Amino acid sequence: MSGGWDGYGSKARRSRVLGSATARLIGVLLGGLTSVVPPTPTTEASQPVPDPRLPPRPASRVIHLHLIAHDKTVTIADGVHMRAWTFNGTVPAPTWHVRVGDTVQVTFTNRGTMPHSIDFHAATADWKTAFRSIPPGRSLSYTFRPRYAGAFLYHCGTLPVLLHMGSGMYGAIIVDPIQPLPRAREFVLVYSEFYVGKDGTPDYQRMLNGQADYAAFNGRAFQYRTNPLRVRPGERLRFYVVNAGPRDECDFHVIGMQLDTVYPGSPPLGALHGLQTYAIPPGGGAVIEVKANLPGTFPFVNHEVGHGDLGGVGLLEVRPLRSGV
Ligand SMILES: [Cu+2]
Repeated sequence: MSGGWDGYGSKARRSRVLGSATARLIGVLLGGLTSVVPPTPTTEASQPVPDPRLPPRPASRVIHLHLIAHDKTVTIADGVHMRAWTFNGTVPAPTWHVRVGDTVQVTFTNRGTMPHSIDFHAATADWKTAFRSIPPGRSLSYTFRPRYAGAFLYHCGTLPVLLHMGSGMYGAIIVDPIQPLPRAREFVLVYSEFYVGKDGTPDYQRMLNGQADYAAFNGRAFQYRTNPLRVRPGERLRFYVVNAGPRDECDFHVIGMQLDTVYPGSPPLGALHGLQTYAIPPGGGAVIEVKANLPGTFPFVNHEVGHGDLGGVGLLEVRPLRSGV
């Protein structure tokens, strides 16, 4: 992990890529910086901006998840594409929404070009069987019942895990407690960083060196600065934040707001109140609530300084609207 206030990664690289950090930070916050690296013209497919809202939970207590691993080129920043290894064709993979005690039936099919696997952090399971790697063309199934509520990662655990996760194989599963939390407008933010070579392939050496090129909420650098999350004054907002990493911490912070409630574990247990920043390690998640009492624009960032420059920043717009996001 590259925590600390000296910024992110190699200062030499930061200098080369980012120039004046102060000027760039101002640019990031004011929206004047559209991309850290000049966009590369390409004809490859792009992907739409993902909907950050928590998807509805199925009514059934038995939920079937079908995950298909396959290679796909995805957009990780404006004009920047990466040849990813995916679950179901997106990075991050689809968000699932279940409840404590549900029966979650997982079917995993590998249509990729190498062995992959599927590891749910919401599960209690024998990793040698449930989380085992399977070769292309094969499928596996297992069932689990979530014991705890919260925001959980799922990911490919095939070795080297750094490469498989750095290539895009992760997503979130949100587990509701039996007793519902207070009403809120709910968002899911999967945080991650990307390491890409000039040819658009994930760069394992850059991953090993901790030289991220981009960071993103929900897979695309700066996308929620371009397309802010819009909410109404007076609303309680709940963020399910999952840090897929694969290497770096996500120090979640909302500029101009305080974190009213943080559930570091299984909501509603263990609530913390009045925090400024909450650190989420790679492979971790947290449920974070703020009150949008004041109209205005509030950036949410990874306060591990430097990651905002790479794309780990979005905007929260609080203003009266007939319809929010
Ligand atoms: Cu994999």
